[in-house]
Amino acid sequence: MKDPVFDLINQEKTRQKEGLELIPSENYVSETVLEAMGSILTNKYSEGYPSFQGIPGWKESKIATEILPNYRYYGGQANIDRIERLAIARACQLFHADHANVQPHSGAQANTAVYYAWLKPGDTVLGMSLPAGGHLTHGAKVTMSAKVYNFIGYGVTDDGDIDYDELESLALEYHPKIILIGYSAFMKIPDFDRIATIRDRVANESGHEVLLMADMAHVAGLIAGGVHENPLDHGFDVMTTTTHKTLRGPRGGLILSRGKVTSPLKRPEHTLDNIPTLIDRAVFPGTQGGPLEHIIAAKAVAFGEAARPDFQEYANSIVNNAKILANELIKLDFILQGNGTDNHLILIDVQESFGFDGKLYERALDMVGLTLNANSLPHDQAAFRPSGVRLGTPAITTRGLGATEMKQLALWMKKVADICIEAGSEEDLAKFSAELDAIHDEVRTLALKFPVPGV
Ligand code: DSN
Repeated sequence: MKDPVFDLINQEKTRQKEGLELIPSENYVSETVLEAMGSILTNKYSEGYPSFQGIPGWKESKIATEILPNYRYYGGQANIDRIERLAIARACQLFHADHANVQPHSGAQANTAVYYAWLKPGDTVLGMSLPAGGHLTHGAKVTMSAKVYNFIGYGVTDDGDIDYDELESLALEYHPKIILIGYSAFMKIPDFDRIATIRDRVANESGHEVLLMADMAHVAGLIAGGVHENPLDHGFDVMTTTTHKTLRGPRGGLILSRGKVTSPLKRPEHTLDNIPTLIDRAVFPGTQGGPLEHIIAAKAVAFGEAARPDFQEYANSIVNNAKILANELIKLDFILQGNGTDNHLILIDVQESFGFDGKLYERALDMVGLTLNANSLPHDQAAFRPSGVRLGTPAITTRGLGATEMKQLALWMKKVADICIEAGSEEDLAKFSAELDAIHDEVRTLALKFPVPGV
């Protein structure tokens, strides 16, 4: 008898097929990415790194693969080394990096490794605060990052942009060792040049090197597709990302850096120039054990896909769809943080728009097959019942939805908002089940016209 887990997987397939995924950090991978993830590479241990990775002039050859030394702690690495080197080379090319570490299991692991590579406990990091749109791993109180390091948070202005004046004055006051730009709820394109200038001032005043780090997990696919600035082209030393959001690869992490790559067996001097090797040592053995080579293979496949011209079109369509959806929502009286979007993400102030909270709206939209998440807004006091919801277009754009469907989506969202106004609470949504079911039928009919890859 087949394990009942597979029944549940099939039920999830139906949910994905029949609903529309609006969570901005989710996407649908290609069948080839799925194939690599589900491959026999999961059988292999390969702690360490492939031989001579990143050394200029490196060429794949039998001698190189089988005779030259690698930095692994297990035998049988001939194929694994080639796969990991391919993933590294593709990532470097895609993001204009000198080095890529493709082993982090997640974005949180990638960020932790960068902190571990560059900081001592107690060192100061300047990052966007969680309520302003920053990520948990950027010093949120409940996380290890805040317990080990001294995070100072900058915020956003009323129009939703980074408060650069505040960032600059905090940087000059606290002289952080890392200035970190990154977020999971922010709709503008950061001014990377301005931040690089602030870093230079801090370095000059403090006399210590300051690592400029960008956590681009949300927008990595937009960068790869050429519709978003790349921080590595603007003086940043390190970019971390997940590989599964707009980048549309397997669930995992990635660290890209500028600098010199040397043998990971020897600890190099603690300088910005050596950051690639400091990071390699911080990932393994610093914070992780065996890499997931089936995932690394899937990352290589996804980086190959992201280098193709059709991915540029995809990235462009993500942003177009987001802008159309944002405009349609505004026409229907939705109030948006930042009054719109320049990327893939939209943040609605539900409380201010309609007088109920984000959790009620998330629940009601779930009941019609539209999935998004309740999200705090910068003015929220507590994250438990946030005033907003966060949504985005990466997944629906993968399925091929366009301008007509964005307009339809906005209309459904308004109908559901009207039901929430009448219901007033999650418990009372049940009284409107007929209306909600009718919308769900329409959503299902539309969703089934746009297949999910691999389902
Ligand atoms: N959980 C991710 C997001 O939804 O933005 C960030 O890690």
